[in-house]
Amino acid sequence: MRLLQFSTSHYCRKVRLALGLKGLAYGVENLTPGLHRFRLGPLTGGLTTVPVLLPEVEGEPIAIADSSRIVAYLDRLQPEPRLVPLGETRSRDALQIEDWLDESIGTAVRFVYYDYRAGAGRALDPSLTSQVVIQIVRRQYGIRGAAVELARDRLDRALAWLKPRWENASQWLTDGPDPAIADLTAAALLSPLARLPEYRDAHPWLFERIIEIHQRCQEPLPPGL
Ligand SMILES: N[C@@H](CCC(=O)N[C@@H](CS)C(=O)NCC(=O)O)C(=O)O
Repeated sequence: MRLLQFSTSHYCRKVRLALGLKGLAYGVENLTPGLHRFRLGPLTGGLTTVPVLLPEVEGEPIAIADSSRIVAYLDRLQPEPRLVPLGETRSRDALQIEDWLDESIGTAVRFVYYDYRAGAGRALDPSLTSQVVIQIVRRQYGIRGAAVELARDRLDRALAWLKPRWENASQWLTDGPDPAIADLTAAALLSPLARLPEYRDAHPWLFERIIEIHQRCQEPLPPGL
C-alpha cells in the first residue's frame, strides 16, 4: 500500500493517523506541489488533491482519492480497530463531525496558518523556497484580510465546541473507549496550530490530546510539539 502525499499536508496526516491506528504497513511517496497534478490526474480521473492511496492489491481499485474515502476503504480492508464506529447514531455522528472538520475547519486552519507563516511566523522558515510556496498557497486559496478573519472566527467556535469534549481525559468525540475517526480528524486538521503561539498558549488541552492521539497511532508528532 502506498500513500501519495505532501509531507506537510494536514489531510495526509489524517490518513497516516488512520493507517497507524490500524497498524497497517504502507510506504509514502512525497509529491512536489505543482507537479503533483501530472501524477494524480491519470490515477484519479482528474482529482488533484492529496492524499491518494494506492492499495497495490490485485482486485482492489488502483487509487482511492480523498481522505474520507480512504478511511472508509481502510475500515473495509481491516475492520478492527474501527475508524467509523458501529451503530447507526454513532456512525452518523462520527461521519458528520468528520465532514464538518474536513470541509470547514481544515480549510480555516489553512487560512490562519499560511497567514501566520507569511507574517509574524516568517522566521520559522524565511528561505526563498518556503516563502515562494507560501505565497503560491495564499494566492491559490485567496488567503488574505477578511477571509482570514472569518477563518479565525470559525476556528474559535470550533475550539469552544471541542474543549468540553476533549478536556475530559476519559472522553472521545463519539463516546467510545478509544479515539475514532472524529478524534483523528480533529487531531490532524488542528495540528498546524501548534506552530502559532497564540493558539499554543491559549489551548494547552488541545495539544495534549493531539499528542496522545499521535502516540496511540504511532505517528511522529507534528512540528511544534
Ligand atoms: N477533501 C480533501 C482535501 C484534501 C486537500 O485539500 N489537499 C490539499 C493539500 S492540504 C491539496 O492536495 N491541494 C492541492 C490542489 O488542490 O491541487 C481530502 O479530505 O482529502
